[in-house]
Amino acid sequence: QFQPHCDDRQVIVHLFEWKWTDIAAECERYLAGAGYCGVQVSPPNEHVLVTGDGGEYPHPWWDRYQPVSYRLESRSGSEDQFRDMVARCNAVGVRIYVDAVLNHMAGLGRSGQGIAGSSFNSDDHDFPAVPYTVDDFNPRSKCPSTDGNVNNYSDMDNVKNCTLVGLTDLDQSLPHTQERIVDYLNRLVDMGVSGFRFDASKHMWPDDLAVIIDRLNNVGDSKPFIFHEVIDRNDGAVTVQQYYDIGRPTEFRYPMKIAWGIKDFNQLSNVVDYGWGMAESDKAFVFVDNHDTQRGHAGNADVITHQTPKEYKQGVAFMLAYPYGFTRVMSSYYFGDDTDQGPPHNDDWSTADVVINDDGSCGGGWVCEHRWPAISNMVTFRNAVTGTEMANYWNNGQAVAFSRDQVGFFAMAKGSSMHEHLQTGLPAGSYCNLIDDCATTVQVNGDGTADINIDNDEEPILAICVGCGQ
Ligand code: LAG
Ligand code: CA
Repeated sequence: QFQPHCDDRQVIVHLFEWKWTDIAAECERYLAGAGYCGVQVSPPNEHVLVTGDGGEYPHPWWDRYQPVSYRLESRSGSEDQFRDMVARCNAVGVRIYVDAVLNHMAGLGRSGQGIAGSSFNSDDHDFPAVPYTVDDFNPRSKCPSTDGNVNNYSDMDNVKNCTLVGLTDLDQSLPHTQERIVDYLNRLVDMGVSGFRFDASKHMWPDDLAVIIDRLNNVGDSKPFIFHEVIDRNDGAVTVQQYYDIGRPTEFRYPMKIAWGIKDFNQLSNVVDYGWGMAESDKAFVFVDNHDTQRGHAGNADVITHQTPKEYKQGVAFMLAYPYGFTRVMSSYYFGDDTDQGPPHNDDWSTADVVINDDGSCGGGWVCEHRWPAISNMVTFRNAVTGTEMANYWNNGQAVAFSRDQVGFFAMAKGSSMHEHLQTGLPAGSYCNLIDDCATTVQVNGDGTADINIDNDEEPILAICVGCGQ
């Protein structure tokens, strides 16, 4: 559960709500060449279809977080398309990580048919296509909250045994429930999936998850890679440390720290604060924003997103340069004021194709942050400096710089320019800046020092490494 299975590459991209056909094409035409380790895909199993008749936003993105069955049919495509994607991505060395929604099924009050046509009735806890019956769910007696909902984060039983925003809560300690979950996950592993994001792990017991993970088939000679959605902001009984034995927990304090640091560079000197409870580097799963935080669905927290491109590029570039955690890059679609809005769609609400422009950027409503040069070139940097330590850290509040042993050097200005003579830690020679596709170069002297010059309004970032670029 700790090995990503991607030949030491270091960055996963979340292609949020992309169709399987588009992901397969993206693996081949872009991700493999750019050095991405793999893709986190949206939940591939059957989900509810919120049509909007009940006054809700029609076809919201969060349809995908209300499972109806484990049939592999979703807004992203069919089982055949899913299999084809996994095979094609694996063939070019890009791995697939599935977002696994295991804490719950659909929300109370919902019934009818899922996107694949399976019938269900949440109030009866009846999901015949799995099958799950009322016996697979946490009984009301195990939930200490008065209204049955998760509402007291200082009480572990409340967080784990009650319904999260009214979602029917599975009991992962039961053999039959475990069996259904293990079957679903192993079916995916056997198709070539390399790992999982466990959705809402905070709301499940680590001991139950350990039993499930123990029964998963291997990928190669070890378990699938597993990262757990655990939102720990020092605000309750559940901590990231409780998940150390079963995979990597997400570290939600890091994105906050990065947002603060981009606003005030002095705070970049304190982005990893173990005294604040943050996960150890070899345990943390990190990111600058995710599909929840970018639209305010994960509690209020400071976050930077694609909506402020300069700050976002700086935040992601810093994360990819800095030796902390295993990194994920977000790839979004544009959304308006309504945070429920689903992906770009056709007239019949089917998801629209991702459009690739001649200059390599995306169109059709897709943001494709993972293709922004300042971000994708930093993937090259992170892969190049794998395993090295940070050294020569320098920060004057207006600019920051550090090296990664004798392999890489990173610098970034708060405004648009920086002119400093600094120790780079690198062997003498000429290096080109990955960020501007080698338009500018740095001459490193025999003693490792160099003039670091940045003049760039939108991307005041510099990254050089041994053997990178031309
Ligand atoms: C997660 N991680 O632990 C996901 O990252 C997050 O996106 C999921 O919530 C959550 N856990 C459950 O999987 C999302 C939306 C919710 C949405 C939920 C279920 O943020 O807003 O709730 O998915 O679709 C929606 C409505 C609620 C309603 C509920 C049940 O917004 O008002 O009570 O459905 O019907
Ligand atoms: Ca639960």
